[in-house]
Formats: sequence, structure tokens, C-alpha cells
Amino acid sequence: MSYNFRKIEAKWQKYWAENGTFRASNNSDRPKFYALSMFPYPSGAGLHVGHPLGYIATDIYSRYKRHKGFNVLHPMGYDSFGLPAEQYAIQTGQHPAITTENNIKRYREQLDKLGFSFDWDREVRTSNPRYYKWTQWIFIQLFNSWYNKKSDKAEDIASLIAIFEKEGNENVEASCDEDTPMFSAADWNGFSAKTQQEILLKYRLTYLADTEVNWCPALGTVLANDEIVNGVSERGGHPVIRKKMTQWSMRITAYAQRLLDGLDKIDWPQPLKDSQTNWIGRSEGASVTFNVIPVNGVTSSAVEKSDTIEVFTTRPDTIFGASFMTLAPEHELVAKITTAEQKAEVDAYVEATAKRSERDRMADVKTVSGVFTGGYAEHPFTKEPVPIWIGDYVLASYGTGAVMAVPCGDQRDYDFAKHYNIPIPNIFDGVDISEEAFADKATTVIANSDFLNGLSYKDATQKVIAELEKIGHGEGKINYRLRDAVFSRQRYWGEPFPVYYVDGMPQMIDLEYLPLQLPEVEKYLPTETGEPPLGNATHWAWDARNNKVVSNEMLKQVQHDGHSELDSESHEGVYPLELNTMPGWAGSSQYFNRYMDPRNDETIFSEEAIGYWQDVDLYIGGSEHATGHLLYSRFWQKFMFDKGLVPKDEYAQKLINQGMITGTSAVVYRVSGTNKFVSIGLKDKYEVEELRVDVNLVNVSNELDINSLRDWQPEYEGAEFILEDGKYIVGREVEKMSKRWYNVVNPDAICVEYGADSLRLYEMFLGPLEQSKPWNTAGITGVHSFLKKLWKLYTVIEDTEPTADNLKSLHKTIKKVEEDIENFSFNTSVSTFMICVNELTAQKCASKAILEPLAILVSPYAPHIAEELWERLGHTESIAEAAFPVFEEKHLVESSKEYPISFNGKMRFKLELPLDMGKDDIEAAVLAHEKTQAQLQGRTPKKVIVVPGKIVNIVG
Ligand code: ANZ
Repeated sequence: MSYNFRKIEAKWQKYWAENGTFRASNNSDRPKFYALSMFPYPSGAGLHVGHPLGYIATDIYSRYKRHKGFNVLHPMGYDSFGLPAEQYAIQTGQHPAITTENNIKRYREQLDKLGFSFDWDREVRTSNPRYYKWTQWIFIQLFNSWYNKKSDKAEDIASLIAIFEKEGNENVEASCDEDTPMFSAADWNGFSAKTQQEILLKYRLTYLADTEVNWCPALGTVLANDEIVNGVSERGGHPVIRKKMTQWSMRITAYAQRLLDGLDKIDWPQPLKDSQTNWIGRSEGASVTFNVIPVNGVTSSAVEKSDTIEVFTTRPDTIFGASFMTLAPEHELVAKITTAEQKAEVDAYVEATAKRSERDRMADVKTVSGVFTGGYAEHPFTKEPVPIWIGDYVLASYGTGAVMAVPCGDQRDYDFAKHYNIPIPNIFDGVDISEEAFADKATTVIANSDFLNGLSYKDATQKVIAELEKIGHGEGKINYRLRDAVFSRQRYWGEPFPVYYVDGMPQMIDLEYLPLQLPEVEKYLPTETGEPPLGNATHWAWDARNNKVVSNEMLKQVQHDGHSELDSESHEGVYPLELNTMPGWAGSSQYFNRYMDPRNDETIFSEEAIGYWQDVDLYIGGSEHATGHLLYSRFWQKFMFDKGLVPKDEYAQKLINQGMITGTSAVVYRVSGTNKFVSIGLKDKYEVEELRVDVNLVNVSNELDINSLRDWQPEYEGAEFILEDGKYIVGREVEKMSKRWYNVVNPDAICVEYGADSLRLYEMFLGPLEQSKPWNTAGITGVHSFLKKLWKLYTVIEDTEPTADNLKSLHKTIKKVEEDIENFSFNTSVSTFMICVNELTAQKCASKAILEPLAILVSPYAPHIAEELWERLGHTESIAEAAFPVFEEKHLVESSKEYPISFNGKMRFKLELPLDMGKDDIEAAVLAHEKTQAQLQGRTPKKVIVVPGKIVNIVG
């Protein structure tokens, strides 16, 4: 019987689905194992062979853990809100829900064909209202929380209000907006309700604020920093500009330190931890306040005595080298301190910088540019006047947007001073300030001050901070590069905010009325007045009395502070709803928890479910999410932990980034200026241009199917070909798998031709999981013929005792495969299987005692064939729960030894004898051997030395 993989695979996929083989239970006596793959965005293009790589790895591990006796949770779902479906809707008018549904269908078909052990009963879709109800709910929890630095956790906003009522905010240590005013209890109690609301917004963990955002005009939406690559949008490559807008933000900065500390607790790849660490960007230093000097005639008369400039420095020890200050051109004091003489120059400079993006400014380390404002500040220690400049190397959004410039300590300050001829104080007495003299952090103290001389860098730093605190000019400070995350998107296809506005202030909809469902709109574009697409909805007002969405006609819009507001006389209790939607990372920040109890409509998950599953044991996915999803989700988890909703403040103990599978493009060579194509071996004889053609038109020997190419695209219709040995051979190029290079390989076609088991094995065989590697379909024939050999090995199955060799081959394999899986070294297991099957075939092994465990070993990798063989072995249950074979060392222990037989110390021949043979028997066997007889030629040896297990030496 031949290996009919198509029939076998269809049969078992159906069996698994019908029998719910991989359904996980939320209570079990068995230990739990939660294996998670990053859920996909269901794009229109479907899966290519690169996508399943990580899924296959997670699947192998899940199946292995099931064999090991664990209750395994291995779910799958869809990150189904997002831009492509919406862009398609804009172009075609097709509702994104329909596009998404179709794409999901196609994904599901493709996934099903690969034989994954997913528990489909737990499928989630972020765009499903039953799911996003809980995304909206978490948003409300964040809105109702503030971050108390004293307890170092999120707390209910009610506790903050209670403090305000009792003692104002003087003693509150919270993560809050920079511009939060100080107020007493009396002030607070006297504030209007609206003012109180405005102040609370400065503390809430999600808040509404005017923020400088990355606006992408082509996409009509704001983008997060991690959605911008090289200054353009990650999707579509459109330009991005800075713009001020009222937006929802997430106060992730409150968690900066805990997000850093948490990295020590989790087993995630070092490069990924490094990028999160850099993204969070912790710097230790000090804030220092310089007083602006109000000198008439020199400084603009607008300067007041109380005007100060605060700087952030990582090198307070260098303060005596601070010879000028540089402000970001956007700094709020610039206009004030600029003198009449300098005004024209400063204005022109400020205007010019506004056109440069922050990224460009950061990337450009070469150009030195700036302008003197005419103003001066006073050095806090020496009381010398320090000129104030503006320069675009100082960024408005980092630190305080101002630096104390230390030309002898900082390269940029040095370049700046040199360029503009600002005197550089020679504080290294008698030493010329050259590039070599720049501060060496560990050893140099830059000081000509008595109280710093001779101190180490560390001591000097501490001393300066202490002195600054004493004179009230600064304090030690830790700064983070991390910014709060803008959470609003001006898009249709995302979660609606559960928010309506009363008198311009946001109000939350109660849980019992969630989900707030996306309204229908006629157009998916922004409205004519520039409002987000939800502004096109005709039913998008909140009736706060009846708690439901009603027609906008119920809302008589009056303009108030830029917000639409109720005309209370005509329609009491009806208010406008938020028009923005949530960003892509909202839904993916909670899906790993929701999988634990995805059908629960009463709570986000039951206590039983979260209590049992706890957290993710293994998470596999792409490294491109390092500073997006993987940072945001850690933030939400920590928040949920603070609220006592989850037991762990890190949700994934171990994470692996799978490498990328690159494409192997097919290249044809067109003779320049003709429609003739020359085969690769002959191309050097011509002047040629290289073109990419569909890889599916090329066979495993790199031979091009010329007729199919002619049909493929009109430009090849009349093409002529210059062949070698009657064939057209293409060139190959390894590059990203992309439609653009026609090198996308579709897993469906491979499943039809070779089967899912071959595909799974081959994806693993390609190389170590974490590494990038090129795809080449040709190589799949190797693993495919291995599976055929495996199949053949089970042609005869007998109840016979296994031989020692059989057992040795099997147990070698058990040991290696188990070690490999535990170390996520899946590629090496594949070759181990090949060796094992070759050995057993050579041994003509038919013993059930060998073939049975072998099927289990293979089953995580090639589950369909394993199930079929298992059935042939006489089982009626699925192989999925069969216990993993136990390795026994004794079968690997050698049973015989090849003894070197020596005569007077010279080795003459070797003799194989059982290891358990006694000394006397060994001597007798050696002496009786014909080669010994030949050596002795009738002599009687004087002595025979036998060292069992080692050697035999005959003397005399
Ligand atoms: C004086 C000084 C002396 C500095 C010295 C460095 C070396 P990180 O590690 O990135 O936090 N700085 C502060 N705010 C800035 C801004 N908005 N734009 C550009 N530069 C800024 O670096 C902090 C250091 O970068 C600060 O310490 C400040 O320069 C500069 F020998 O102050 B330093």
C-alpha cells in the first residue's frame, strides 16, 4: 500500500475537528501548559510558507507537551481590525467586516490544511463585538485609575479624589502631566465639576490631551512611533508630519521602570530585551535650574525675574564646564528671551527647523546649526552669565528641551562652540581641549572648583547633586526616553471608544451597556469637515438616560469649545460619542488572557480560568513587534496585575522569535532591447537585463516552463528563448518573500503535492528556528521520501521481541528528540528521525514494541502519518494523548567489546567478545582462537594478562 498522504491528511483533520481532540479544559488535575503563537492579521494575500514557521514550532511543542501529560492550551485567533481592510473599503465600498470575514475564511482553510492542534473553540477575533467589549472594558479600567508612585502601582481614581478632598495634591506622588497645577483641599473643593474633571485627566492612566502627533495625511490618521520606519509610514511608505491634536493617550510612562525591571524575570531573547531597554531609554542624572538674567537692553524686557530654564543632564559633574546653554527652537521661552537685535535671525531659524522632522534632526549628527538669542542665564554656582543659544540638535520632546552645554564634555556642544566661536573654558588646567580630552566618564572630573577637585566621577556627581539641592537649583533625576502612547486613530475599522462627551468632558459608558458597537457609515473616509470616518455615521449619539445609541438627530449640535454639545432644552440626556477608534495594538494587548475564557460574556475571564492557566508558558512570534505589541501588552498586563485581575505581572515566561523565511526569486535574462531571453549559462555572451518571474513557473532543477511563462503576463507572449541543452535555466536570488518579486510560495500547493506532514518537517529541517533562511521548494523531496520510508517500515508489524539493535536505534532517537524539543532545536530532530528509520529498515525491524513508540516520537512533527500508523498498530484512540516514550539508558550500553589482542605488548589482532564474559572465559576464548595459535606457533605462553573490558596481552 502506498503512502496516500492526501487521503490520510484529510481523514485526520476531519477526525480531530469532529472529536474535539485538542479542546483544552479549564480545570484539570494535569499540569497546565499554555503555548501561544502570535495571532495573524488576516490579509487578503493569505498565508505564504514563511507564516507557518512559528506556528509549526509552537504546534510541535504543544503536541509534545500533551504526550508528556500536560493539559495544553494552544489557541488561535485573528487580529482582525486594521488598515488594509479599511483601505480596500475606501477603494471598493466593500464593508471591512466582509473583507475581513472572507480573509479569515481563507486563513482558516489554509491553517486547517497544515494539521495544527489548535483549540478552535477558543478562537477570538479582535473585531468581534463580544471580544472588543472587553477591550473597551479595560480602557474604562485605565480611565478610572491613576498611578501612585508611593505604592508603585495603579490605584482607583476614587482614592485620588479622596486625597484631593482632604489635602489637595501637595503630598501626592503620581505619574501625571507636567503642567499639573498645585492646589489645596480648599481649592479642590471649590473647583467646578468641570475643572475637577480636567485635573483628573492629568492623572488618569488613559487621558485626553493636546499632543504632538505623527500625522500621516495620505492615510488620514496619526501613527505611533513604531508604525513609522525611516520617517515614513510603515504601511504604504507615506510621509509623516508633526501636528498638535486632541488625542487619547496611554500613560505607559508610569510603568517605565517596571517595564525595565520585568525584563530580568522573563526568558526572552536578548536582542528583544535590548530593544525594549533602549526604547524605554533610562538615563540617570540631574535636573538643574538656571535663572534667566533680566538685563534691560541685553535681554528682552519681557523676561521676568522668575523665569528659569530647567535642563536635564546625565553629567552634573561637568557643570563647571557649562559655558553656554542651548534650547530646542520650540522651547517656550525662546520668544521671551530673544532680544530685538536677534529676533529676525531667531524667527527665521525657528521656522526652518519646524520643517525638519525630529527623526531627521536626531539622525543628522554632522550639520551644526543654531542661533544666539541675545539672552543670558546665570550659572547656579559661579553666577557668571551664560549665553543662551537655540540649536536643532536639542530636541523639544526629550528631557526638558534644553541643555547646559559643556564643550569640554560633550561632542555636540564642542562642535557647536567651535563652529560659532563660543569661548571654551579651559578647565583642564593647561591642557589643550582637543577631542582626546573629552570626558572619560569613569575617571575624569571636569572641574576647576575647589569642592570637586580630586573626586571620582561618581563622587563628583553625587556632590554636585547635593549642592544643587542645597541651593534649590536642582535635584537628582531619572529620565526615560519612552513617551506616553497615543491611543486614538482617525479610522473606521477599529474598536470604538466607550466614551461620550458632556460639556466637552469624556464620560464612560457602563459595563452593562457594552459593547458599544461600530456604527454603519456610508463612506469610510474622513468627513468634509475633517472629522474621522465615524463622523459619517447617522446613528452615533448616546442616550445617557436609556443607555443606548440613538440617531444624531436627537442631538442638536451646538458648538462649544470645539466640541459638539447637547442643546439641553430640546433633547435632554443625549450626547455625542467619540469619533476616534482605538489603534491596532488595543486588541492584541489582552488576547492572551481572553483565550483562557473567551466565551465568557459576564467577565473578561472567570477566576477559575485565570487561576488555572495563570500565564503563557511559551510564546512564539516575529521580532518586528519588539517595541510595539510586546511592550504595550506588558504594560496592560502590569496594569491588570495592579488591579488584582491577573496573578502574574509578566504574561509570557518564555518567548522565541522565529527567523524569517526569505524567498528564492527566479531571474530571467532579457537581451537588451529585444524580447529574447537567454538561459543563465549563456547570459555572459550578451548584454542582458534581469527580470523576476513567478517562482511557480520553475521546477526543482531551475528549469523554466516556457509555455506557462508566455501565458503568465502579456509582455512574455511573443518572447523567444535561447536555450542551453534544450532548457531554459533561471538564475536565483535570495530576498524577502514578497508579491513584488514573484517569489511567494503558497503552502496550499505544497500540501497538494507533498502533503502537510512533508511541509511541516521541511520547514523545521530548513535550519534553527530563530535564524532567517531561504525557502527552496526543491529541498522538500528529501523529507518527503523520508516519510515514504517511514511508511514502508510499517508494512509488516509483528508482535516479536525487539533485538538489541532495534532497541538501541529507538532509544538513541528518544533521547535525541526529547533533548531537541526541550531546546527548541527542531531542525536536528528531523535528521535524527531519518537516521533511525534508515537503521530500522536495515535491521528489517517489524517489532511492534519499536514501531509503536517511534510513531509517538514522530507525531508532534508529522501528526497525520503518525495517527494513521497508530491506527494500523491497532489503536482506536488518537495518538495525541499517548504517553511520550521513556528513554532507557541500558539499551545504549554496549553489550560486547572489541578486545585488542597483544603479544609481548604488540597488538596483533582484534577480537569481539561479550562484555559480561569472565576473565577465565576470555583467556580461554583468546587462546583457542586460530590467530593466537598462529602467533604462538605451538609455544605455551608464560603469562596471559586479561583486563576485562580493556585488553588482553599474551607474554612469552
Ligand atoms: C551636560 C553634559 C555634559 C551632557 C557632558 C552630556 C555630556 P541621554 O543619555 O540621552 O539621556 N540632552 C538633554 N536633553 C536633551 C535634548 N532635549 N536634546 C538633545 N540633547 C539633550 O543624554 C542626556 C544628555 O543629553 C544630557 O547631559 C544633555 O547633555 C543632553 F559631558 O548635559 B548633557
